[in-house]
Amino acid sequence: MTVMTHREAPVLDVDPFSPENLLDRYALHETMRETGPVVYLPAYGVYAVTHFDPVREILMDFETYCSSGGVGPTDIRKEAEWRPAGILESDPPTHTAMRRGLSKVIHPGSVRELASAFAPPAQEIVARLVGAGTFDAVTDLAQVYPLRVFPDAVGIPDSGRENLLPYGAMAFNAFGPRNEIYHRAFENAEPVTAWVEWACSRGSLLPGGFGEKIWEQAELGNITPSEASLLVRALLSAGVDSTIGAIGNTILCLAREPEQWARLRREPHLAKFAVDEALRLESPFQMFHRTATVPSDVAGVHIPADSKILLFMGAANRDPRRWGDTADTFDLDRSAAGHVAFGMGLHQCVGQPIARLEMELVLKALIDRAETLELDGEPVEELHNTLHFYRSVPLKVSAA
Ligand code: OVM
Repeated sequence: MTVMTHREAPVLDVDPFSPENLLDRYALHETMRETGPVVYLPAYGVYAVTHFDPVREILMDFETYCSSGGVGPTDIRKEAEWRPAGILESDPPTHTAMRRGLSKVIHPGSVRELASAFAPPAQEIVARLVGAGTFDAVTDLAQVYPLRVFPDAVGIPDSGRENLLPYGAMAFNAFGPRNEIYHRAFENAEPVTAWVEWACSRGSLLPGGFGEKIWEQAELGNITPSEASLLVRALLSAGVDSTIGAIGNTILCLAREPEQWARLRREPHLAKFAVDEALRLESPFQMFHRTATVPSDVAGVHIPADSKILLFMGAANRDPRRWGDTADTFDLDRSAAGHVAFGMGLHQCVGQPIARLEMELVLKALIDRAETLELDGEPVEELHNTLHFYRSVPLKVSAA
């Protein structure tokens, strides 16, 4: 047992989920980081963590900081949630079987096989857009491409795919408070949730996709049928909005930095680094919660048992203590590996090879075809409780 210092967390009277703060998130992150590694937010009764090291430490210690309390602001062990808990909201041993089953289906090898199906649509969409000269990087590309390739890879039934984006908005906004943003996402919740439940069932999934392979894990007895359905649900909820955001944010990073774009075109093998640097600098998944199982001590600050802890991965990924005084700039020469945009430890994103593949293929298509890439108007950020992405990024490009 370690001796605890029991320093109390400084109190900060801010609402990180207000529209003003969401649209100026990096200023708030700096205020929180400068106030301390752990800050108490009375508005929600949670402990906010914004420094890189403690965020990483908490993500790695799944016993002290559990997930079965839910990754939203309510303790789902005490209050019922809007849907049953899945892999994200579970701890070992429940988590172990589900994670193992999913990892048998989605791993670097199985994702590599997707490249031949995923590459042509990226080239085709980008060729058409670059030919037009101006387009919206989000509505014409970042949204169109994942929806073209990902549902087919999972084997999601054709009918009802229009529910994917509304469901993603529900799933990710529910990791924040029950504010106006949340209520807007849940306006039409019932039919959307019903469709997802149907789409995840054994009989609905198209043959040959990840969904069918997840159900084969149930047939082998590695997971239960309800776990299989929850794992398909995880792909549906986590695999669309997040990747759309990641692609749009990456293009925005490069449109803002003409010299970095020119460099990437000269040295296209740097695409992998551009992807990680964009994930670090403009992390799509900005924040979620853990629940303390016992009294603990983070960076010398006391956190009582059963507290909700709000982890700001987006702030950790710009913490100058970890990334130096250029933390706020996009730099292809930086070693961005080790960022926490996909989380870290036991729950680290299973789908990340798919997200990376989609990001790289779009980037490579742009490198092949667009000589210059510049903003053609103001980007419009989406108001969202946990994701950071844009509704619109107007672009002007010249053909290579
Ligand atoms: C889920 C799920 C799993 C992983 C991530 C996630 C929205 C959701 O079970 O629906 O993020």
